[in-house]
Amino acid sequence: MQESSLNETKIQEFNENEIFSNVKVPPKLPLFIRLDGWKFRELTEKPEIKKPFDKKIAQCLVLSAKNIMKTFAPTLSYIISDEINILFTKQIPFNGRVEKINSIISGVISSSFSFNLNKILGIKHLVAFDSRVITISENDILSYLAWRQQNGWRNHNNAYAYWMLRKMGNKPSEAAKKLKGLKTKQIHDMLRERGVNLAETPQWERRGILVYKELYEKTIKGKVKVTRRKIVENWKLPIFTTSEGKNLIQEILEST
Ligand SMILES: Nc1nc2c(ncn2[C@@H]2O[C@H](COP(=O)(O)OP(=O)(O)OP(=O)(O)O)[C@@H](O)[C@H]2O)c(=O)[nH]1
Ligand SMILES: [Mg+2]
Repeated sequence: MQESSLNETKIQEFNENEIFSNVKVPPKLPLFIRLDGWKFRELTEKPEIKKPFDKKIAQCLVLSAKNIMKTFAPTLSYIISDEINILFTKQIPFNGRVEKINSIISGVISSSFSFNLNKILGIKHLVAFDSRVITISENDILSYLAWRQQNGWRNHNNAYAYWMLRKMGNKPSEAAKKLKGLKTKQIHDMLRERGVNLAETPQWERRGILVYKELYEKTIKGKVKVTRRKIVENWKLPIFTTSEGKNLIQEILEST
């Protein structure tokens, strides 16, 4: 195309057609960004990955969330199944611009996960995460986390049932079809009969993992005591709706 054929009106039209670039979240409201692994079922079918859960996959998710904790200033990240929920209560990144938040955070998580998938599991695979922004009032933060935990618990049960059906000789489509026809109690019974108690699987598989900052005291030059923050991983979470769960979230929110 000739340079001369691009006129100012056309350029202005292109600029005006960036119709989503000015979409912003309401100022001063906390927000969650939820990222979900794209086509994880396909990825996790790979023989190198343990079924129904692989701690190394969870480590890749945690490391990705930690990258966001270091680059931006979220209050916490909650990881369960193939999703990462990142809570911002103070500094909202990119001045609240939704396109920018979704694209950059998803880009950092996706590249970090792919990098660690290769480093930790030796799997070369480009993984992407979809990303969405959820605005939330401060009073609903706990309910939101409890909802994701409950959803994760259902996914956890279905994943155990699916892989049990596969182990019993069903093809992927057969296992998925049979699973759809099973009620919650039937899933529990089928697994219990085969030696799996869903209440006794590793805690992180059932309840997820929380990444947040904790205060600690540090002595400088042998005498001055200062308070610093360090990023911690909690793989032994309570159920968020219990008093232990509520206290944990309250403490994190208050120390931010
Ligand atoms: N083997 C294994 N599977 C996992 C692990 N973590 C998550 N998954 C699987 O990841 C999938 C997540 O569910 P979905 O998000 O609905 O599936 P998806 O294929 O990612 O679908 P889209 O998000 O719509 O692209 C489930 O099949 C889980 O069993 C893990 O540690 N090991
Ligand atoms: Mg997914």
